[in-house]
Amino acid sequence: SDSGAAVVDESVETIDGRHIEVAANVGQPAELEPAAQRGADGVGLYRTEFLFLDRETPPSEDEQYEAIREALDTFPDGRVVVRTLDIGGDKRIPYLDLPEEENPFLGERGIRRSLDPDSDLFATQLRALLRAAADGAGDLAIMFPLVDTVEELDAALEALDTAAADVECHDADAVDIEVGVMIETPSAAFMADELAARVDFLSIGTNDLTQYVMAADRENERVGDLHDPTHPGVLRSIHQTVTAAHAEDAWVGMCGEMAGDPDLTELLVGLGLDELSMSAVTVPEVKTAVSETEYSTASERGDRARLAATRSKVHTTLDT
Ligand code: PYR
Repeated sequence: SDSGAAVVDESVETIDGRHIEVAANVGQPAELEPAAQRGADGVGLYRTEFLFLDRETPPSEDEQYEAIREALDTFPDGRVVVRTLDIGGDKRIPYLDLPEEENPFLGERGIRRSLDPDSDLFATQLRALLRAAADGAGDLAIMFPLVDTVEELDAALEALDTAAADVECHDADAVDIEVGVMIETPSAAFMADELAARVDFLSIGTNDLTQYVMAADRENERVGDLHDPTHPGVLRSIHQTVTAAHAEDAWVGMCGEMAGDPDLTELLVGLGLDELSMSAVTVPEVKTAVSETEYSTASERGDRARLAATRSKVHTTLDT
């Protein structure tokens, strides 16, 4: 579905000069070049699951290195935010032989799985990422999915330090990368200050955040009205995350579907998001929406929206 909006190659700011990074969510190497052509400033979410799917064994460190290099070389002047392997939940990989779980969305997903001490998948992936960062054209950022606790983040950062030490033995190149945490659970939103104090950025995954804040399965139509990120409960969790991160000088992105809805761009700019990442098709529309937004007005409107008592009152504030 091609939108009518013209491609905007330059980075964009609001009418009153607030820069908003507009990036693309990418799940396959074949989507990199089209994202650049749609004017994405970079990649705000590079899902790495494709590397592990449709095969019999995990990808080697070199294969992963090559894939990440390709992404960094496609955006020589941009940032590529790579999410470490995010399996579990509805995403399964047959050869990994993961245990069946009664309740997989409340089970060993995301970083929980990566921190499994019996697996070297995470260490291999981190080494590949660090080597690609040292050699690739664009700027690499690494983010960890489904982090709930400071303990998990500390363990992930320790694994990253170990990988950096390993890589430096081989390459000697110092790697300067940004590190971030996805905010997808209520605990992560409540703990955003502590998490942000330890990293460079937070990225809000609104699909999962909405699902967990509202306790509503996104695939279940019977609770479809609850699975809506414009409920004030979700808006307040977003606001809390942004405020906590900015107090720690961390930037905040959003890479859930909400970020790609141009009707919500003003709200998200108003809530203080620094970066929005979405499927490449909507990048031109969202860039246009940013350039038509006045931050001061948006900020006032964002406050009214999050302080509204009901979703319908939120929508009233957005329409007036
Ligand atoms: C989410 O919104 O949950 C993502 O993982 C993007």
